Amino acid sequence: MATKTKVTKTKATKTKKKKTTKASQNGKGNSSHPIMKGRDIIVKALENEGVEVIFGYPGGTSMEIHQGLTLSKQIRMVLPRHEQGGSFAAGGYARSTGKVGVCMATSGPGAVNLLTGIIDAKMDSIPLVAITGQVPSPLLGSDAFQETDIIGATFPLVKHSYLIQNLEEIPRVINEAFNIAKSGRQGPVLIDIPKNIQQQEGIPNFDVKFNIPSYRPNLDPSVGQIKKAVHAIMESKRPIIYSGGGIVSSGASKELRAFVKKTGIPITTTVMGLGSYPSEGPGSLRMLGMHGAVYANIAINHADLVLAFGVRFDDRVTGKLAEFIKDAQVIHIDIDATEINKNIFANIPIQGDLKRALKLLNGLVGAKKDIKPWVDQVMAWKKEFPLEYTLHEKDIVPQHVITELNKLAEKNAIVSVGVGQHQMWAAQFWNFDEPNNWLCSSGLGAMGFGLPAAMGAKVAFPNREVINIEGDGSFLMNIQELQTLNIEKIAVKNVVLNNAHLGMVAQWEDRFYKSLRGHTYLGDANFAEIAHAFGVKAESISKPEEVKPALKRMLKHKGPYVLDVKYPYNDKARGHVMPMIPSAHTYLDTFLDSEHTLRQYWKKKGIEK
Ligand SMILES: Cc1ncc(C[n+]2csc(CCOP(=O)(O)OP(=O)(O)O)c2C)c(N)n1
Repeated sequence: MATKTKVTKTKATKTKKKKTTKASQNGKGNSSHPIMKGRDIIVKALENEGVEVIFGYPGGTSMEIHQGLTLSKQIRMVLPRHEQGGSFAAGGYARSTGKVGVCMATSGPGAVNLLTGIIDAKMDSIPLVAITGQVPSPLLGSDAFQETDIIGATFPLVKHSYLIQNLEEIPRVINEAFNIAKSGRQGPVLIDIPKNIQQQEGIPNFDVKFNIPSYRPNLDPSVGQIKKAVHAIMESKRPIIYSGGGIVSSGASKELRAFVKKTGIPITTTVMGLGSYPSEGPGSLRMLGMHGAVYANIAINHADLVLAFGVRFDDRVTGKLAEFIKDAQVIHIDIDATEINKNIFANIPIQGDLKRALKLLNGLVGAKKDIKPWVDQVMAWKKEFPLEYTLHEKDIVPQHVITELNKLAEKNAIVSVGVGQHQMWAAQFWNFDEPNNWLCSSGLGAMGFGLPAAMGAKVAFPNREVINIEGDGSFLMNIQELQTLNIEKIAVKNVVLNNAHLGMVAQWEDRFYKSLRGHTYLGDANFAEIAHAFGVKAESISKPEEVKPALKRMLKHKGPYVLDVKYPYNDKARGHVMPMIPSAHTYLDTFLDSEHTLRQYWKKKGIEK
């Protein structure tokens, strides 16, 4: 190891021999603890936060903590084969459990490899604690071997970060990090710990109480605003619910369902909100946005009242902002006040926790019997513009693979995806029943997310089915995690929708660049052979009749599995994710098929908008 470690002696190290010295005798609080090494204090503090698993990759400045972790009876260590895999796995664990996910890396290259997972957690408001080893504090700022200013590098990407300066603050900082990650608008917190502090000895005080005066997220919505919302809801004639990841984060899915049942208002969800309401539930309009259902996009743009619950009016949903829901009043409820009025003006802004807000609303709203004509109209659109695909005689159709898998899988299976066409097809055709079962890098859209995120969820739920549906490009980005699946016996089922292309980019090339391929051809890879090399059972298929039996074999197998599904990348006529609203356009510009827009279709029918 090239790093020279200089251990600074603290008062505590000098009193080393008195193993049972009371902390209070040293003026350090009331709890009684023996002298401990910094690394063991870190482990104990993590145990105190209820940590069950850490996805950590060691190196010179973090191996001390790994040594401490070998002694923990509570914490399972999973060694990802790349730190990015570890950061996504921690995200997958957090998304599926609702608890804080933890990843760890050494300084410099290890820490930097965590960045994508950290940003993913920030964009999708996922609770994550990332721990990084750092060069010994006397070397900080000297460009020491593997020194990277990870606090500086992650400054705009985290909810909060800490550089631990002395051993005494370890229990408080770890407690704060977990509390910050999972309170208010959830997100990632980084803790950078110099190696000398991991090696020092001292008397810890674990008697910490979370109290940061400048950080008190308000959870309680204003009752006055809730009453205004109730009035607007009861007055409205064409209301719609637009539900997002905030419902999932706040655990408000039950309250949302009660609200829909009570009022009878139709509901559409964002990609982050999938599962917050059953895809096939009464009044469900499935997903809206660029590749959302045509009827969801038509409905929201004809509404007189939009109930925006835990959403952020992302551009993939709104398209051309100035035209989006321009005739509707908006009730926007969000835990984060900065989201309200960010993209769209809210007539009734409500800051607070969605679960609390919905509980209040449920106590005050009544059945909306007067919206029957509106609901009938919305359901007629749903019939007129179904999400569908065409089977092919010779080739496997990816949407069909997803539909068949959905039928064969357990009802509460957890589904993970990469980024691209396969991701959107899974969002369109999988039927979600419960929240936290959908692992999707939504805001960041990070390829390489699917396999490690599924790994994190499977560690959390070893007895549930966890299925990763990934494109070949996305799968290649963290394919090394197949080894983790094999060695750690993590039985994730992987379906690689292998079209030998970066399909989604090729789709845009077809549509906007006359099909000129700008480095979007990957070439065929035999993922079954690759999986075998990692010791993972696998097979490749390419014929439509092979789909169902192969899916059954995969699900029946006890261990991890890779099903390589080869299908040709196809052009506009049948290879594209449809429908599609080109970015910065309106719902009227939706391509219903490869050539025709909604505007043209309606014009033919004499409907002018
Ligand atoms: C890390 C990363 N690099 C690049 C992109 C841009 N990108 C978005 S989709 C896509 C193609 C994905 O291909 P594949 O995983 O094979 O899925 P497909 O679209 O073919 O289903 C690319 C390159 C991205 N989202 N993430």
